[in-house]
Amino acid sequence: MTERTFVMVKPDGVQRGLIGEIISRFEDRGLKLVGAKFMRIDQELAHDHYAEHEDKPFFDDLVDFITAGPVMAMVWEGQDATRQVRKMMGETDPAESDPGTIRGDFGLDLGRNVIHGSDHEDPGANEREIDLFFDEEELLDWDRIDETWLYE
Ligand code: D4T
Repeated sequence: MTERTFVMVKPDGVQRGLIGEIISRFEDRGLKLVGAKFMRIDQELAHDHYAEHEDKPFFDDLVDFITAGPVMAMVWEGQDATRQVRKMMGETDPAESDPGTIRGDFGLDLGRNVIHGSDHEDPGANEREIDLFFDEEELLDWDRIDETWLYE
Protein backbone atom coordinates (compact mmCIF):
# COMPACT_ATOMS: atom_id res chain seq x y z
CA MET A 1 0.00 0.00 0.00
CA THR A 2 1.52 3.30 -1.08
CA GLU A 3 1.58 5.89 1.68
CA ARG A 4 3.35 9.04 2.79
CA THR A 5 5.33 9.43 5.99
CA PHE A 6 6.93 12.32 7.82
CA VAL A 7 10.69 12.19 8.40
CA MET A 8 12.96 14.79 9.97
CA VAL A 9 16.73 15.03 10.32
CA LYS A 10 17.03 16.52 13.80
CA PRO A 11 19.41 19.39 14.74
CA ASP A 12 22.20 16.96 15.71
CA GLY A 13 21.98 15.21 12.33
CA VAL A 14 22.07 18.56 10.52
CA GLN A 15 25.05 19.83 12.53
CA ARG A 16 26.91 16.57 11.93
CA GLY A 17 26.47 16.80 8.17
CA LEU A 18 24.23 13.76 7.84
CA ILE A 19 21.41 15.19 5.67
CA GLY A 20 22.87 13.88 2.41
CA GLU A 21 23.69 10.44 3.82
CA ILE A 22 20.18 10.03 5.23
CA ILE A 23 18.44 11.21 2.04
CA SER A 24 20.62 8.82 0.03
CA ARG A 25 19.53 5.85 2.13
CA PHE A 26 15.84 6.54 1.49
CA GLU A 27 16.43 7.25 -2.21
CA ASP A 28 18.48 4.09 -2.63
CA ARG A 29 15.74 2.07 -0.98
CA GLY A 30 13.29 3.28 -3.64
CA LEU A 31 11.28 5.71 -1.54
CA LYS A 32 10.21 8.92 -3.27
CA LEU A 33 10.77 12.40 -1.84
CA VAL A 34 7.54 14.40 -2.23
CA GLY A 35 8.27 17.32 0.12
CA ALA A 36 11.26 18.90 1.85
CA LYS A 37 11.79 21.95 4.01
CA PHE A 38 15.00 23.13 5.69
CA MET A 39 13.63 25.03 8.65
CA ARG A 40 13.86 25.99 12.27
CA ILE A 41 11.19 24.65 14.63
CA ASP A 42 9.71 27.30 16.95
CA GLN A 43 8.42 26.71 20.49
CA GLU A 44 4.80 26.35 19.39
CA LEU A 45 5.55 23.75 16.73
CA ALA A 46 7.85 21.86 19.12
CA HIS A 47 5.07 21.68 21.71
CA ASP A 48 2.54 20.51 19.10
CA HIS A 49 4.90 17.91 17.64
CA TYR A 50 5.85 16.46 21.03
CA ALA A 51 2.43 16.95 22.71
CA GLU A 52 2.30 13.25 23.68
CA HIS A 53 5.44 13.76 25.83
CA GLU A 54 4.27 16.93 27.60
CA ASP A 55 4.13 15.28 31.04
CA LYS A 56 7.43 13.40 30.70
CA PRO A 57 10.50 14.49 32.70
CA PHE A 58 12.55 14.82 29.51
CA PHE A 59 10.04 17.14 27.77
CA ASP A 60 11.83 20.47 28.38
CA ASP A 61 15.17 19.07 27.21
CA LEU A 62 13.44 17.61 24.16
CA VAL A 63 11.95 20.99 23.21
CA ASP A 64 15.29 22.77 23.81
CA PHE A 65 17.06 20.22 21.61
CA ILE A 66 14.61 20.21 18.70
CA THR A 67 14.57 24.04 18.58
CA ALA A 68 18.36 24.40 18.97
CA GLY A 69 19.17 24.51 15.26
CA PRO A 70 17.77 23.87 11.78
CA VAL A 71 16.08 20.60 10.90
CA MET A 72 15.42 18.97 7.53
CA ALA A 73 11.71 18.12 7.42
CA MET A 74 10.65 15.74 4.65
CA VAL A 75 7.80 13.66 3.33
CA TRP A 76 8.68 10.31 1.75
CA GLU A 77 6.29 8.15 -0.25
CA GLY A 78 6.30 4.46 -1.05
CA GLN A 79 4.87 1.06 -0.33
CA ASP A 80 4.56 0.58 3.46
CA ALA A 81 6.69 3.74 3.78
CA THR A 82 5.98 4.53 7.45
CA ARG A 83 6.98 1.11 8.77
CA GLN A 84 9.93 0.73 6.40
CA VAL A 85 11.36 4.12 7.41
CA ARG A 86 11.06 3.20 11.10
CA LYS A 87 12.92 -0.05 10.43
CA MET A 88 15.67 1.85 8.63
CA MET A 89 15.91 4.33 11.54
CA GLY A 90 16.42 1.71 14.27
CA GLU A 91 15.25 1.93 17.88
CA THR A 92 14.50 5.21 19.70
CA ASP A 93 17.73 4.68 21.66
CA PRO A 94 20.73 4.54 19.30
CA ALA A 95 22.53 2.32 21.83
CA GLU A 96 19.87 -0.34 21.24
CA SER A 97 19.83 0.08 17.46
CA ASP A 98 21.38 -2.49 15.15
CA PRO A 99 24.36 -1.55 12.98
CA GLY A 100 23.03 -0.83 9.52
CA THR A 101 20.20 1.32 10.83
CA ILE A 102 20.55 5.11 10.80
CA ARG A 103 20.61 5.47 14.59
CA GLY A 104 22.75 2.34 14.93
CA ASP A 105 25.32 3.76 12.52
CA PHE A 106 25.30 7.43 13.55
CA GLY A 107 24.22 7.72 17.19
CA LEU A 108 25.15 6.69 20.71
CA ASP A 109 22.81 8.66 23.00
CA LEU A 110 19.02 8.58 23.46
CA GLY A 111 18.76 12.39 23.60
CA ARG A 112 20.70 12.77 20.33
CA ASN A 113 19.07 10.23 18.06
CA VAL A 114 19.60 12.02 14.72
CA ILE A 115 16.26 11.40 13.04
CA HIS A 116 12.52 11.32 13.56
CA GLY A 117 9.99 9.28 11.61
CA SER A 118 6.24 8.93 12.13
CA ASP A 119 5.25 6.06 14.42
CA HIS A 120 3.72 3.25 12.32
CA GLU A 121 2.00 1.86 15.43
CA ASP A 122 0.08 5.12 15.95
CA PRO A 123 -2.62 5.17 13.24
CA GLY A 124 -2.80 8.55 11.53
CA ALA A 125 0.48 9.80 13.03
CA ASN A 126 2.02 10.16 9.57
CA GLU A 127 -0.85 12.29 8.22
CA ARG A 128 -1.05 14.33 11.43
CA GLU A 129 2.67 15.15 11.33
CA ILE A 130 2.68 15.90 7.59
CA ASP A 131 -0.19 18.36 8.19
CA LEU A 132 1.70 19.97 11.06
CA PHE A 133 4.79 20.70 8.97
CA PHE A 134 3.55 21.07 5.38
CA ASP A 135 0.81 22.78 3.41
CA GLU A 136 -0.85 20.60 0.76
CA GLU A 137 0.67 22.62 -2.11
CA GLU A 138 4.18 21.99 -0.78
CA LEU A 139 3.84 18.27 -1.55
CA LEU A 140 4.47 17.16 -5.13
CA ASP A 141 2.89 14.34 -7.12
CA TRP A 142 5.48 12.94 -9.50
CA ASP A 143 6.68 9.61 -10.92
CA ARG A 144 10.13 8.22 -10.35
CA ILE A 145 11.40 6.83 -13.64
CA ASP A 146 12.38 3.51 -11.99
CA GLU A 147 9.02 2.84 -10.35
CA THR A 148 8.05 0.09 -12.80
CA TRP A 149 11.22 -1.75 -11.73
CA LEU A 150 10.71 -1.15 -8.02
CA TYR A 151 7.20 -2.57 -7.76
CA GLU A 152 5.73 -5.72 -9.28
P1 D4T B 1 11.19 10.54 17.79
O1 D4T B 1 9.76 10.91 18.10
O2 D4T B 1 12.17 11.57 18.19
O3 D4T B 1 11.38 10.02 16.41
O4 D4T B 1 11.52 9.29 18.64
P2 D4T B 1 10.73 7.98 18.72
O5 D4T B 1 9.37 8.09 18.09
O6 D4T B 1 11.60 6.88 18.24
O7 D4T B 1 10.58 7.89 20.28
P3 D4T B 1 9.63 8.65 21.28
O8 D4T B 1 8.51 9.35 20.59
O9 D4T B 1 9.31 7.66 22.36
O10 D4T B 1 10.62 9.76 21.93
C1 D4T B 1 10.68 11.08 21.41
C2 D4T B 1 12.07 11.61 21.66
O11 D4T B 1 12.31 11.82 23.04
C3 D4T B 1 13.65 11.47 23.36
N1 D4T B 1 13.61 10.71 24.61
C4 D4T B 1 12.77 9.66 24.70
C5 D4T B 1 14.41 11.11 25.65
O12 D4T B 1 15.17 12.09 25.53
N2 D4T B 1 14.35 10.40 26.80
C6 D4T B 1 13.54 9.32 26.96
O13 D4T B 1 13.52 8.70 28.06
C7 D4T B 1 12.70 8.92 25.85
C8 D4T B 1 11.77 7.73 25.96
C9 D4T B 1 14.10 10.69 22.22
C10 D4T B 1 13.17 10.71 21.26
